[in-house]
Amino acid sequence: MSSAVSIGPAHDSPIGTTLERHLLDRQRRMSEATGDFTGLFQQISLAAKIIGSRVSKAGLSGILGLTGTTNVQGEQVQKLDDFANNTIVSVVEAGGHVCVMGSEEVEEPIQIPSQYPQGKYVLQFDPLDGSGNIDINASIGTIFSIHRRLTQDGTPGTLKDLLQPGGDIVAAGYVIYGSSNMLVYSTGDQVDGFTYDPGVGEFFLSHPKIRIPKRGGIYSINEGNYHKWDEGVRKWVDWIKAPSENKKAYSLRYIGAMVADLHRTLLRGGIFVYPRDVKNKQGKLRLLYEACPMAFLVEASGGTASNGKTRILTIEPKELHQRTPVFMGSPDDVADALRFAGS
Ligand code: AFP
Repeated sequence: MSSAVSIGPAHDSPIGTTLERHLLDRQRRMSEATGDFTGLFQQISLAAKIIGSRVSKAGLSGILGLTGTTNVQGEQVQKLDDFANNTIVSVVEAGGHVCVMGSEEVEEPIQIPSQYPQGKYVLQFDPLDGSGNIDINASIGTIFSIHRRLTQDGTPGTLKDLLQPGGDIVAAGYVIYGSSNMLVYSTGDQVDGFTYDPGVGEFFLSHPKIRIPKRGGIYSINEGNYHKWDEGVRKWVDWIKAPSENKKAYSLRYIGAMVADLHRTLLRGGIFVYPRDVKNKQGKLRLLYEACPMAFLVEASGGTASNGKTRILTIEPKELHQRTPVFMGSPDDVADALRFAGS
């Protein structure tokens, strides 16, 4: 899907560039494109609009709070997580573009019901990342990635289609539900951000060709876990917040929703880290639908994404809900962190 040609309209439009126009423009420049990818993306954008609308009304419509059930990660599932998951599944399954899906909220691969066509793409998603923020009106988001299927066309997709490395991602993105809602995506060549205009009901290109600064001034990590980290991570945090002759002390910002913390990191620079610790020995964040899509975006914007040892995009997944440590952000900041904490 990636191309050396920069994507975007040939000339300025008086009404701005909608996400749909951006996608169609891409499709026209790719002679082999069938419209499948554009169709899938339009469904993702529809799901994002529905979820965003419900998120903005959450306090009014009585869907805040816990359902009382637990998800496959052993966490309590909130009603909005269920809603977001069901919305994506039901919008995408009937579209004929995917053959299987993987979701943070569902233990097994999500099959496409037999009455619908089995498509050529594979969709993985975290329907509502940062759900701990729902009840306090702080930003939350949806993260997704798209791969091509590995199994035979026309047949139901399998776990094999889901267990693909991030390096084989065709497109990835996130939607942030915040002071405004934004959809940010990449097909590997550039990263573009679209802001939702609720009056019109469309995402408009607002942040074309996002490039992460080479170095930032913010570090983002749950420092309450300091005593649980490896010594290298503790030394790096001690170093980064201390002023020295060569550098100012970095500021700490941590929202507790990966989408929100990485959105800031992409736009402002700096580093986001969730290392392994004594409780989460493999890290906390999920490889396939959190770390890989975000690593794909960070790298496409000029940044670095590592698990402490290797590029996240080169990890061969073994399980659907696998976890990984993450060190992501501005290349110089990640290089500094890995000097202390890389293993
Ligand atoms: P939830 O979606 O369960 O709220 O988890 C959010 C998350 O996976 C990620 O978005 C955050 O960066 C991280 O967990 C926060 O974890 P801590 O609360 O342990 O800092």
